[in-house]
Amino acid sequence: MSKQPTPAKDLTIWEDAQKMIEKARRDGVETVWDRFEQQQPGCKFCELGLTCKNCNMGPCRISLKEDGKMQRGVCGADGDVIVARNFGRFVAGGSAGHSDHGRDLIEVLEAITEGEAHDYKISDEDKLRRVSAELGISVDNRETMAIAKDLVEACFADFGSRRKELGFVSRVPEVRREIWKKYKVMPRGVDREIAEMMHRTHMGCDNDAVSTLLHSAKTALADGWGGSMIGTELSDIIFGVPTPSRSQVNLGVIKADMVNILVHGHNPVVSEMVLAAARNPEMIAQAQKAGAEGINIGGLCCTGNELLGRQGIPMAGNHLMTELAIVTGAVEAVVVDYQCIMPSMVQVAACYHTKFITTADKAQFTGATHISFNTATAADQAKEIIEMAIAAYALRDQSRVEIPVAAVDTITGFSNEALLNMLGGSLDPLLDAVKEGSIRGVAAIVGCNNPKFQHDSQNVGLAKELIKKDILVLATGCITTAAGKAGLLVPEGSEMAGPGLKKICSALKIPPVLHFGSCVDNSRVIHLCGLIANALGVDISDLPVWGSSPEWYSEKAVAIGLYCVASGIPVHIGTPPQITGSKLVTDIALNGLENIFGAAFLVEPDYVKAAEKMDERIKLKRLSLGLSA
Ligand code: XCC
Ligand code: SF4
Repeated sequence: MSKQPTPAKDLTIWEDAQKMIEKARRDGVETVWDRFEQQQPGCKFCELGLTCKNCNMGPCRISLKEDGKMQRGVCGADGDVIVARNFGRFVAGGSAGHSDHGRDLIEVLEAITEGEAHDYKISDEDKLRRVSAELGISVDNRETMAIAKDLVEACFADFGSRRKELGFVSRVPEVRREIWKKYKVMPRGVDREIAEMMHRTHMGCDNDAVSTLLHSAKTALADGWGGSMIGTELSDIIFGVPTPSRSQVNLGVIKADMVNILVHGHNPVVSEMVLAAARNPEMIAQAQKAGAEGINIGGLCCTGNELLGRQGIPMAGNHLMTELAIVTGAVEAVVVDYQCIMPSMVQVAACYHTKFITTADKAQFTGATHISFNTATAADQAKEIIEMAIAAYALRDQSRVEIPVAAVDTITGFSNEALLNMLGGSLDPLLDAVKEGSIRGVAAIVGCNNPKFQHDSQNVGLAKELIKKDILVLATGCITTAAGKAGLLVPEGSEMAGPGLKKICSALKIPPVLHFGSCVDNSRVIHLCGLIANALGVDISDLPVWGSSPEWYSEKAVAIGLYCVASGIPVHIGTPPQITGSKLVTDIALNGLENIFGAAFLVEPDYVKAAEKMDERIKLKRLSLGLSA
């Protein structure tokens, strides 16, 4: 007898997702949950981090049974070393992802300065000058393009190995920099730290778990204060600083009578052009000729967040919604750049009329339509993409279309600049609110979904618990859509907040959860913490703040978590990374890091308990700052 499938309501908290999981089952489409089930039970050795395949004397695995067998790999590496090495490579992977994304933005800015990217421009000259000045570039009485050229060079230099420390380390409080120097984790070049991580974890190099873990922190710091921060700042310069605007979320943003194009991945370079082409009257006329009302762009994952923050483009869904968006049967094209794009999207798209279009040469998918996107020809290529989507519209089978819910309203697009602006140009009102206890603390929840949890149950649950305790929540990455669907991204959401936060939200007309952008935009969060710490004359680790990623899945999430911890921000995660096979490494992650960085990881799969533990620490930090708990 075949096993009954798990009821959809146990897999996700959302009605749109439940309905689409059921439709996927009717349509014979396999989803992430089906594959997750097929993969159970997972490999124990791998789960514990105790497998090594770093050389061809192996692969090796370490037994936790202390019977003398398999206590060391063929080369002699023990479990601690193997776990630390695997973790280090995991962090390097995540840091590489964010940072290579950041580098792509430098290349766009470079092409703009060379006159080779006519479809792009510098949208925010003020920010260009501000950021350049911060990096020591002279800006007075200089032409915009001359400054931009210097900024390009300064950013590229941060990737190499000729500097002692990254440019944006200037944003880090002095006391924190001293800690980094003391433990030799001051990040130098981004590529350098990542390459060194690969080197250290080659057989016969760094065979001391503590040493490897410290370099993991250094690598992550190079991501946070380097690659990611460059990604954020240059995206703002090229496409504009996010400012709050109204938008909508969930699968209801897909429109039955429109040519629907979903943009997915992380980088705004392609999606901004697709959006511009979709707004071109000529393209709209073509879509209407094909029988549609117009062209509708929706976002998925972080590319969605980039467009949501800057252009108010609605969000169709987060990570675990990406396959389900296609299952609506109303999506003409999914246009992707890179990261977090499930390879299965090709198969799901093939079950419908959906065109799956890849655009980055470094992220190609067998079976997809590939357009090798080039900044010199961006607008034309974006038009080509829109035309493909319009052509696909003619093939849509309306009888297979099901748009399960109506869209929910949100206000999104906060940034440090927008926040300062709202506060009247100074951080003081925010600091006053923290001091008097209306806002007791701040927690940044970093998106992701993972089928190990009921989809978004932890993301939404934790956000609600925290705001109840008057803790302001900043949302980045995939939690954005979740918070939006839960009604937390509108000012009325403050009805769910504690009295203090509610008062502040009403006064400023802001939601209790502020959308702070994509996952590279966690650089905004650490930057903000640096600004606050400097304003108060303390270290970041003295602040009543937290990071959290309850449903994390990706290498990038661990890199973010680690750069937050190394910057002094404790981080809650819902599941541990693959390190629990080493007591030493696990102890360092949960406790030891506290002694070095004044912050460590908290692993807690239950969001209610997590919120309580986070609150406990916030109380302690408030008391040590001389504030009421
Ligand atoms: Fe990916 Fe950024 Fe995670 Fe979402 S949140 S699943 S990393 S898209 Ni960053
Ligand atoms: Fe095995 Fe050592 Fe090679 Fe890893 S590096 S596979 S532990 S022999």
